[in-house]
Amino acid sequence: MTNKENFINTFKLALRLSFGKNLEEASDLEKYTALSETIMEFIADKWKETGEVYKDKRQAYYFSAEFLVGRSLYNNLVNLLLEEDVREILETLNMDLDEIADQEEDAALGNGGLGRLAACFMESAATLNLPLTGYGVRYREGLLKQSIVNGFQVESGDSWTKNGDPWSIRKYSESQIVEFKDMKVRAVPYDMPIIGYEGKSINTLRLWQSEALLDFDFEKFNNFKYDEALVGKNRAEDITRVLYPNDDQRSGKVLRLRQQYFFCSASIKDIIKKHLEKYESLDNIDDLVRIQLNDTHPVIGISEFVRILVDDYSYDFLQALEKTQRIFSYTNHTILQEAMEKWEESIVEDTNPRNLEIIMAIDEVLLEKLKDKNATEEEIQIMRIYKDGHINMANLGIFLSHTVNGVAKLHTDILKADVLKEWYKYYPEKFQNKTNGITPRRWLLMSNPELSALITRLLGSKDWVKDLSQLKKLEEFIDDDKVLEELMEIKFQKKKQLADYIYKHEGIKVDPASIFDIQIKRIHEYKRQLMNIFQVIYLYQRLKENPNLDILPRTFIFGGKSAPGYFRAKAIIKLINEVARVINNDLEIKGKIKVIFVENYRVSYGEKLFPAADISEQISTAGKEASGTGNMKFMLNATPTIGTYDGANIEIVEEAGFENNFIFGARVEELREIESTYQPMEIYLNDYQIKQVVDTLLNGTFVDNDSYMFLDIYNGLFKEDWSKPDSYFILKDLRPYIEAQGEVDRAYRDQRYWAQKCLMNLANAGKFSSDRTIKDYAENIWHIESSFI
Ligand code: 26W
Repeated sequence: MTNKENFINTFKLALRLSFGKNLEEASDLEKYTALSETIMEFIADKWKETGEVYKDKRQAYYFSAEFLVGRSLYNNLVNLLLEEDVREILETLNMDLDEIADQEEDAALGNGGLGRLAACFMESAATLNLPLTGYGVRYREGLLKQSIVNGFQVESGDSWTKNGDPWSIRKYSESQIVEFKDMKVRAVPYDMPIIGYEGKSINTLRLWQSEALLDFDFEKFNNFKYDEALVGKNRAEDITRVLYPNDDQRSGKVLRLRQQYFFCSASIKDIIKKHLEKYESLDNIDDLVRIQLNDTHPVIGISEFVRILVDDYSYDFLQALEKTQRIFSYTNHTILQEAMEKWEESIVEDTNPRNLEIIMAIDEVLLEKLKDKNATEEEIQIMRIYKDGHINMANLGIFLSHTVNGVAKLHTDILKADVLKEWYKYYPEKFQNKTNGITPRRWLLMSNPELSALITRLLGSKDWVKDLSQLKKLEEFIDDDKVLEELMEIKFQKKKQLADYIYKHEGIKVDPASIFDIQIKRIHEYKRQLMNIFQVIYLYQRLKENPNLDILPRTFIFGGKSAPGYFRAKAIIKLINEVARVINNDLEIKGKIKVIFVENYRVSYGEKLFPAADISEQISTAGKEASGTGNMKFMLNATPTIGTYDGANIEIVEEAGFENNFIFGARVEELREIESTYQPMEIYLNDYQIKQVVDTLLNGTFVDNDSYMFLDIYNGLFKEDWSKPDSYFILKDLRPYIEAQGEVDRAYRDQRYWAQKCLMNLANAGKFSSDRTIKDYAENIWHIESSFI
């Protein structure tokens, strides 16, 4: 850093201005805030400059209801190459950077993969100096906080800004007005800097907060109606009050569509305003603007854009549709039917009636086009936007987008061959694949400095941070005993660090010499945490039969949140915790296996878990996990995968070698074939050990405190009245899974052989950098170019 003294002065000034304190008086939390403010001041000019550079060129905008940013301080220091300097400066002031950074609340403005992907994409675009701006919602309450009470998930609120939010700048003067059928609100933007690696470009994530036009009704107040005086304010603020905590489950709630419309309308008005500051009309807007829709959540932006062109700028309807289609593109993130957004007509009408009219008119145009293409009546019914009183958001998104993409090869293939096959038949040119990625800055450089240092030393440079394909050169060391040992030594170090953290936060001692087997992700039936815990129960039963059974000690670590209304997912959490209680307290098995459910899994916890894993659990039912990105985070931290042939797992093992991972279970084609005839009861009756496992749900081995949760799990396997029994094929894949786990045990015994697998995974993780993904979007969907500032 050029001027340390300056830095210290700014820091002290921030403490004084924000808290009226000097260094000696300030708490760690206050120091965190002041330090963040100092960084904001440090980047201010560069941030402004980046915006200027982008002004004349085509720009892309990422519309997403979720950005799961996590913490910013440490990541920003790393990307600005300031970490070491700041650490030293703080030391001279008797402060510890890690303790201060640990004060930061996660900005949990997302549920899971889709939201975290958006955050990784923003960082990659900034690193590549690409003009990409994020638009979303500034929820006052982020994703629910989870605590585990007596084994049950208990939710509480997450008011992440209660101690302030030093990483956002409120730009009141750039507010927009958003009109609903029954009210008008003010959308106030909060800008967060997205700092590219090496700090050349600083892009913007603009999140909108809803506020009342009039905060307070004085007339009512003066008439002693104190509560009523605040009604308008509360109603307006309700729109962005809370993030919906459902992942993959449609809620159909009025407020959710209002949130979607709110941020899309504000963002489009913002884009148009900026355009008109430079150009006379919107005639060339379709040359200069590209908008990526992150799933169907922002698809209402399409009709809003058409509405504005037609109503406010007098464009002819068909011309407006053409312009719209040149601008928008849509990404699908899931094939689960229950996640496909379809809005009741009345909800759309209550949100903004003019948008409903526009959507109906768009549907008419679609109908004509499909008839021209000689689509059959049946095909038309599937592709229509309006059907049975509902608006199908995916169909609206696909029709008025120039490009539609899936998020991994298999996923895109399934879209083409199955879920969207009618669309693919008539519009094949729209379809592209963009396999997901993750940012190597947060998920390796920052969270695993030990491994990063080894890589840099072995490769002789730090270039890999910006060009992850360089990791391939690590294959040279595949027979280098010293390197292999060092790799395992680092893994052990990360495991010790995690063990300390788990002891501090969960109160359980784990042995860092045991195999760390980790499954961390949202709790969902298709992700099959249930199959994992079944396998643990199986092992436990083998150990009870024979306490001297020769297995390597293993620690099974789980983490993840359930949607509050998802009873069965909550039942699975309860089961994992009960199994943990029984096993961890059973002295007979001599601590050979342990089960840990980490509370409140989130981005910042992930940063500690991914580097410490020996084996990565990616065991979704084939065809159900669109891509997965946690799988990539483990791989990048030199961890082999035990997993199904699903999502990006396929591409991971294509890159790293099947022989270096543990792939098991039925594939999509097989499941499709047996789907209608599958009888889980047959497996249960024919495989005694599987029966023994399943029976623990009902025979009192594990107790659910009369919640009927374990009965519900049991019923899901055998007698489901609303769908097929065991629809995620848990019993079908359980035996192959148990065998694959046996192979893991055998492979781990030869540490050199194991280290080679770890190294091969690391060396072949290059493809999964989100830099690669974002370049592909930039070149093949948005057609935007990077600036070199
Ligand atoms: C309407 C409720 C709702 C909420 C969230 C429906 C669907 C979602 C998301 C689409 C769920 C999601 O996060 N999907 C995940 O997206 C990741 C990034 O592409 C993929 O890696 C995951 O496989 C996919 O489940």
